[in-house]
Amino acid sequence: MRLIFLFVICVICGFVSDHNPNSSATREFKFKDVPSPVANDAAATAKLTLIDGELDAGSAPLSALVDGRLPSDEDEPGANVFFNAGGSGGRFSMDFGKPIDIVAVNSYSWHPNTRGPQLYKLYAAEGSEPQLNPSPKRGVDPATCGWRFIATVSTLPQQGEHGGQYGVSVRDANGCLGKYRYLLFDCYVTELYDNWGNTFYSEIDVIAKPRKP
Ligand SMILES: [Ca+2]
Ligand SMILES: [Ca+2]
Repeated sequence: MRLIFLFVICVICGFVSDHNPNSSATREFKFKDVPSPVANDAAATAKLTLIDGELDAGSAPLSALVDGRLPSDEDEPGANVFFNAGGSGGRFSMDFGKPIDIVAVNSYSWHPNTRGPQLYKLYAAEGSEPQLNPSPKRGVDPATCGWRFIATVSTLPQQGEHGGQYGVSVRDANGCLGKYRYLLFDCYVTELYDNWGNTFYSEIDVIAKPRKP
């Protein structure tokens, strides 16, 4: 009953999430409710742009978020994208080239401790909004320059281990988040106790509505 209650709450918030603890996480990224990552989603051909913050020297390039490849173990920096140690996260955008009907945005991460959970805000834009700023820096609320706020994603556990594998699916009860050309991810650190709170993001899938024949 408690699990059903949590699931309903998350749906109202705009996303569902799953956590595979360190003891059961595998390279398959299999989750209870969130689908496993795929390689042929709409993000695979999107243009990714770093808007603010710096990637860590050990991070993979932004393109690793959409390459369909997954880390093979729990601490593989070169197969994940993460902002620099000691930094407070950052922002990046996806450009699909034209507006597409987005059904879901699925994000995946994996790390043995505090770099496992996800904490980000998701915004979207169709592209023709008046005064759209395609690359608002930190300190500028994207909602004030043409972007629509979609969801705040947090998989920070209330208690227990932070480490493991996380899968998130941002969805809408209507079955479609909307028709958008751009997505903006505003990523935050999961903790401030040390310099190691920037999430290891392994993949981000954007699921588009199939086109009618
Ligand atoms: Ca993908
Ligand atoms: Ca990847």
